Amino acid sequence: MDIKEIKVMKKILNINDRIAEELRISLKDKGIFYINLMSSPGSGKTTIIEETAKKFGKKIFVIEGDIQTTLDAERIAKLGIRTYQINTGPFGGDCHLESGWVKSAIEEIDLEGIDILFVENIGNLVCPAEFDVGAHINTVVLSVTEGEDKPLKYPLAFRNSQLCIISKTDLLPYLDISIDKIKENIKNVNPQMEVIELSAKTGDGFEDWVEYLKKNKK
Ligand SMILES: Nc1nc2c(ncn2[C@@H]2O[C@H](COP(=O)(O)OP(=O)(O)O)[C@@H](O)[C@H]2O)c(=O)[nH]1
Ligand SMILES: [Mg+2]
Repeated sequence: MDIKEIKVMKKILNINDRIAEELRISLKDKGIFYINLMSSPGSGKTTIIEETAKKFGKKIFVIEGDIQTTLDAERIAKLGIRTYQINTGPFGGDCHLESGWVKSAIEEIDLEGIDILFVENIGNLVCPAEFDVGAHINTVVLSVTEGEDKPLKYPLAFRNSQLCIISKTDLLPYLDISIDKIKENIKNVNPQMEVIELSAKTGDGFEDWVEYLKKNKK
């Protein structure tokens, strides 16, 4: 009997990847720049979005991902910014967002007049990196308090992102940590990574982030 060997060389897109690709294209067609923020809990994602909202006003929309609570969405809504909270808790407590859930959220919201869509992914450096949510830019936020070694320990989040924000730089004087070593470790994992250093608290470096957004949302 003849046995034919069939080699599958191409990754067959699973449903998540297919929906992610559709989202990426449809939001680009609508002229909306879509950013997925990933990080450990507490690295400053919501604070960065809050400060960004103060610069861009009602032109941004924020989809918040959390296992429980609407606390982050409440922080964003307080600034008059439109927001949508996804909670995974009632559905098994997944530690990441999937493209289908973002798509369902987008189907419910009016994106008229929106230039930038943020997804604040669920806080951890592992699972969110495994699921493409269709963003134009994946951004990993790493606060200086987390240590120099995190890019090496959680490489997927850094490999699957195009931008790394090193946050809370105002705390550097109080820490025994080298920002050059953090950057070296980021580049070792992802040589192409763009890096922005900022403090959302003092505003240092924040203009680089605002410039980055202005440049990319065109
Ligand atoms: N010192 C300092 N604290 C910050 C900065 N950004 C955020 N924080 C604080 O870090 C904590 C967690 O921030 P949050 O934005 O909720 O983090 P998230 O869990 O990643 O969304 C809060 O107490 C913030 O006030 C910063 O640039 N400098
Ligand atoms: Mg948050």
